[in-house]
Amino acid sequence: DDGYDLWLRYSLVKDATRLAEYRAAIPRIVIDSRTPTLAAARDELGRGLRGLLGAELPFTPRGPRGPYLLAGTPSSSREIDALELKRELLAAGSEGYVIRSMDVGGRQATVIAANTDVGVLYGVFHLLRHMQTEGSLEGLRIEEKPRVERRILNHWDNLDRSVERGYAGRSLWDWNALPGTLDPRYTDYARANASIGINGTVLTNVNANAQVLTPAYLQKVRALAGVFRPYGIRVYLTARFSAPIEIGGLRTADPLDPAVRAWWKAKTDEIYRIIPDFGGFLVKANSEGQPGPQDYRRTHADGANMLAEAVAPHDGIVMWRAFVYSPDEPRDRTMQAYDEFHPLDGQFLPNVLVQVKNGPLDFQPREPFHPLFGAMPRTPLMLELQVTQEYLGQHSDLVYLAPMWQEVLDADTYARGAGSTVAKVIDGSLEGHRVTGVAGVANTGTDRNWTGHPFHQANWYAFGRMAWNPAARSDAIADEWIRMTFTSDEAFVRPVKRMMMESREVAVNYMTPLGLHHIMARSHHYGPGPWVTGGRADWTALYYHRADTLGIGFDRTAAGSNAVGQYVGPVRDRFNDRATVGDSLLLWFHRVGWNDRVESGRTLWNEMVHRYSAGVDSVRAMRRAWDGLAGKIDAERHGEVARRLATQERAARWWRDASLLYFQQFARQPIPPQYERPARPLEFYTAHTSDTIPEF
Ligand code: BDP
Repeated sequence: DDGYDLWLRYSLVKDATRLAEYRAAIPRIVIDSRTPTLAAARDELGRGLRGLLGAELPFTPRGPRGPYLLAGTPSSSREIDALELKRELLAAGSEGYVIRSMDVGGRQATVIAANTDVGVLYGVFHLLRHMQTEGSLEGLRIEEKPRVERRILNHWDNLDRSVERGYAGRSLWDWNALPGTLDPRYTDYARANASIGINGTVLTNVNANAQVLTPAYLQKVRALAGVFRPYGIRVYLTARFSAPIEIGGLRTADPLDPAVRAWWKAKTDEIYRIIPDFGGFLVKANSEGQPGPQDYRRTHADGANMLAEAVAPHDGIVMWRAFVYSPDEPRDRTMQAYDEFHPLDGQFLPNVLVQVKNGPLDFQPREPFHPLFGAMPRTPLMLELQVTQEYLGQHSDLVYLAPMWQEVLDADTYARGAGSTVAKVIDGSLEGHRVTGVAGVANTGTDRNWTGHPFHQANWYAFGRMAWNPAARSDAIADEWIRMTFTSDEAFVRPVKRMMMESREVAVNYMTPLGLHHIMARSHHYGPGPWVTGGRADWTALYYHRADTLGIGFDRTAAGSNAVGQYVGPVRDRFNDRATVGDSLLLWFHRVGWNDRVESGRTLWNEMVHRYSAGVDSVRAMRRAWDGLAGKIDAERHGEVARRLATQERAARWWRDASLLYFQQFARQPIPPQYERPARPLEFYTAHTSDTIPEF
């Protein structure tokens, strides 16, 4: 098994009783499939049930008698229209659905009803998931709808098919062959996304290339949009702020210049003529060398609003990223986005979402939640998560990211008193926003199994599930993913779920325990680089850990940079106080002496040794657990994961050895005798700069 089918494997139901129940309940399918989306729903039902039940089911207009599966909308199906589901459908909105086992005209039916075709498609995927995880069809009463309006993948894909921070091959978009050739993968990509409720895709890198806005490329984009449309997926593009100069022949990109505004308006109108349901623009401006409105002494709001005005007549949106920080800025880098954007609250047009990374720095293994959440009540904030594992072990490490995302979504901002979680900011319920969104930086590529590491499929899956429902629980998501992707055998599900649920904390331990951050190797960010210095200060490790013989950590308390001051009272106080901050974010907010005691009662140095060592030991335990599962799944995927776990163990040891040796110079204390010694001296590790694991 090469993993191409992801979680949509639809293998024959193993439990004989369940299989018999399913076969009895669904001997035929009634679905009117006159639209492309309903046709996609029908095809998926056919494919799914063929696999699960091991038989080709007839699609009939309406069988003479006996039970059946009925799917549709009140407008596509008179039978659906006649059902007593009016109230439920009213609540389901434009993407929700109702699934019911019910009596229809004296016959037992499993019903999937929705107001829209895409609602039916989502309902179909839900029912198939329910059956893949071997749930009963008896007494089904499911009512679902997404809590977030825009659930979008951000592809950091370049037009030459390289992928920034991609670890699974090249870009899926074959720009040279488009628009003439449509790779069947595009359809499977759309199916996978629709199955987890993702309804948008930004095709291009935030470090943008204006070429994608030229007529030839727009035809290619149109072709992709055509494949995705039946699956409820809209296409978005990144807008390079200087495009009016680069492809428009203007001399400026000043957002207040009438010619610039006219250019964007005309360009946008052109895009919508070609792609009528185009979603809008994503913009990275005045960040890491990207052009932006500040080049003309204008604000982010000026820039965003110019584009927002252009897309507004077409119902488009602008996603304007808050990931900004400046090399000439003496202030703590983690404070700059807040300082820049907080004063702009209320100045953005209603169709602008400000897209904010989960934490104030940059997708680290652990960060506190971003202080902008809750701090811009008049602006819809979109949460940006990184599904691709730039800072979390890239191609090799098994890290299930959903617990990390849950941590941020559950975090209480206290913006409107206790209970003002990030999830409520994002889903619009806290501040009454209608336009809402979650973005995930994709981890897909041309690797046969889409994500390289077989377990990285789980992060794509979990992203979709949590974007649909930010209150979803990471362990429940892991459970269903394992069952759909591998097997429902409890002897496999239980240990694998445990492994997944612990994996993020394990990675934190061998990479950045105790609130350490940004100590990865320079530029490629794969291995350790706590010694990285020189060049731009805020791109060095020293800037962040500040280790010396007295202690280590970034003082962000009121006495230090006062980054804590960007959080609301109770959160600020908790982070500010050494006694309440907790070890997991200790060195993020505090400078701590090497001999100070931490929560475990150990000294800081001993705790650091303990955590790094525990991280490595845990990876070894994961390997043993996985090896013990050989034979429970296909040898191909089992072997692939085993190989990657072996690499992960070497990476973890590399991290541990290099980091402990480096920090030991300052701590000036031995590694206690019960722990394994580093394999090589510090110089060996500092001399190694490539993104491959050294031979040690
Ligand atoms: C950083 C990545 C860089 C991205 C940047 C961003 O290293 O490649 O361009 O984020 O989000 O984490 O814009």
